Amino acid sequence: MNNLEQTLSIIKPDAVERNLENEIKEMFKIKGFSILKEKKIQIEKSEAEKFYKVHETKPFYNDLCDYLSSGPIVVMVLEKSNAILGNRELMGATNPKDAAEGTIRKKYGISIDKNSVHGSDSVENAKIEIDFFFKD
Ligand code: IDP
Ligand code: MG
Repeated sequence: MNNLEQTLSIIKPDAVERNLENEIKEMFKIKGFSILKEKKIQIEKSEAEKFYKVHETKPFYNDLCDYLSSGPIVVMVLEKSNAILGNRELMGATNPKDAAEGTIRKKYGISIDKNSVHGSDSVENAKIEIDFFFKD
């Protein structure tokens, strides 16, 4: 079945800071993802608040937005058949402690907040998130 999808991936500040950008991109490529667009940026806290608005009632929301805006990130549009689920699988569980062997978060994640990568969780959110960073 060929269900070509695009998803938004972010290499978060903890991973960029440790120079893991190329290793993580390599993991995407090995799994067959094409990186259609990418840019390294640093966002304002107000932009992080918009991006993570779905989590605004959570106790960790403020820290999460501080964190995502704390340093450079790499945002990418990834494409592959069933890219959204495939990326979630390759990323692993939100808490690196629970992430399966071979996943990005298992390999590189430090903690539940410094978990190295973001990935869209649905077709609808992938569109919203890709537009958020790449609408021009
Ligand atoms: P996801 O990144 O696996 O989709 P979400 O539940 O959407 O996980 O949460 C967004 C981000 O918020 C996570 O990647 C993580 O960095 C952070 N986060 C989630 N749950 C917690 C928590 O319980 N404490 C601190 N940070 C959290
Ligand atoms: Mg999420």
